[in-house]
Amino acid sequence: MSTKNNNRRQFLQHSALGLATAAFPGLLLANKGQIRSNPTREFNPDIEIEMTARKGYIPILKKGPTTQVQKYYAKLLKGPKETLQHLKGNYLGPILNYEKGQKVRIYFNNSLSEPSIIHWHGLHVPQKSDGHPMYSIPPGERFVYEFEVMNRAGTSFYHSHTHELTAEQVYQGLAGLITVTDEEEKKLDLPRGEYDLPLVIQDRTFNDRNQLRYLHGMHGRMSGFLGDTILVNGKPDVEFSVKSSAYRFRALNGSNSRIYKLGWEDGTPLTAIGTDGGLLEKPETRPYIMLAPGERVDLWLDFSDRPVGSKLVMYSLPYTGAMPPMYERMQNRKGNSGRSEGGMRGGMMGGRMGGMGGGMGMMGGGLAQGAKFPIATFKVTEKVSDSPKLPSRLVKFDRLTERDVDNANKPLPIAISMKPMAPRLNGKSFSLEKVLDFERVPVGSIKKIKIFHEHGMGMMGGGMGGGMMMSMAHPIHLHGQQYQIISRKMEGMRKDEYATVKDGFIDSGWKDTVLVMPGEEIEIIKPFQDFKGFFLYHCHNLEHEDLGMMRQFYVY
Ligand SMILES: [Cu+2]
Repeated sequence: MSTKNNNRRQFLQHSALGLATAAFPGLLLANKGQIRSNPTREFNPDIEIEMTARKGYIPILKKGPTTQVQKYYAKLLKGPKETLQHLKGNYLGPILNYEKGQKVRIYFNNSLSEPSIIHWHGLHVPQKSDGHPMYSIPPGERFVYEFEVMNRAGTSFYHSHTHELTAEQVYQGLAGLITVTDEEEKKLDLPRGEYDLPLVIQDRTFNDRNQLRYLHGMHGRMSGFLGDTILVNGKPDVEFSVKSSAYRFRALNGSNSRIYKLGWEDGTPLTAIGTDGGLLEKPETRPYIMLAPGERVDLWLDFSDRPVGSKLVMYSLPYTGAMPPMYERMQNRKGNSGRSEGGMRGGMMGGRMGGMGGGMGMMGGGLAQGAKFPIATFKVTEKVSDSPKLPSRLVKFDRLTERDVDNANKPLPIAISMKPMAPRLNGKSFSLEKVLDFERVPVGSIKKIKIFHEHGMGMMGGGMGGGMMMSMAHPIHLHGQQYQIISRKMEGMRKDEYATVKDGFIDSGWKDTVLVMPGEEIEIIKPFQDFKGFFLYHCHNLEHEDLGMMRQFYVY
């Protein structure tokens, strides 16, 4: 990253603090001295981890040179040794395995040549440990996180949250999986150990020297980066050797903007036991499951009736309606959905598709949003006699209703809009120093929030020039405590397209990221408990986030 960028980041960091002083004097006092933070004496950690972000060279593709990446390297200084689960020869950071109630201290060292900070996506932690971009540290600096694991058992995600650099840093590799377990989960007979596996799905594009290609240019950023090579747990063409047993696969969409429609090719339904915020009250079985960037779903994959030697392929099944109509029309004209699959089949052998020239950007290389392609193969290689049975009930669930909120008739708005080259929330770009009136929320309150498209759906500008000013799907992520989805209404005209995705949303669990399709209006209930301070909400299409499609609540 250029010096200019470093300067810009440092300016952002310092100006943020300066301006926050004026607007939020009380908060700033609490923040003083925390940018280059030190461990606090009164915090007694059960776990201490030293985590360093730096450049690395990883063999990602099967043939040819290693790939330059940015990677989280970690060392356990204190705590149970299973806390850190290293993935060998992988650009993904180690899996962090926590238990509810553990106190965690993380020393984060930035050994990159640009600013960086880590966000623990899904964990309910104080502002100072949430990886707010105001805490981005320059190269060579250290940041200390301290928090207690308050989450229920489930799967979370950590990644870079460096404003205007998030998309590229995550793309270069700065991400990893978090698991949390608790007493309630331990009482259940769920698949454990070798039967509890990650399924981190990401898309990348490589050049002919095996190096990562990222997009440049505004059009590409407005649609979001779409790679032509699908990686699972950091590798292409993944085949899992499984036993004839039930498995728990912790699926995470760690992609910048690609939305997956997970399903088996033969139409066998998929069963989920958890979503973003952990285990569901009871399992949910669907023909397919939609997974947008930032979302997690814990899948119950049962191979116990499958004979040794059988193979199942998990696909991203075809769908439409996530992109502006003009984008989809152009994809169809190119005949891309058919070609994508053919291309990926070639890719399954060679590790990737041939690049489609300069087709990066709006057209998303060779693999369209909504195209069909294989994600991973599961091959049954061993017969075992014993397998956990899918429980009919999982965990106790406190369901929030309108009776719990203090603003049932006046929901806080999250209005999505796509101005020319400026995806926005509530009509504004990200600002560290300004918070709208309704973005100030008293601590302890529980609020209803309505997420909707400000201009409905369809084309706003008209003609090719205004072609990007069109409604598309946005995964909306709220930091802090998790929320529940209470309603989902489709008001738009693209009903046929919506029919290709609508059965894949699992809205019954705790969530921190929700995919809002064009024409959709979604109501959620979110508690703002325990911690004061700034908590972001933003689009998890990371290109949109970096373009400023991010705001924050100020909890006071
Ligand atoms: Cu977006």
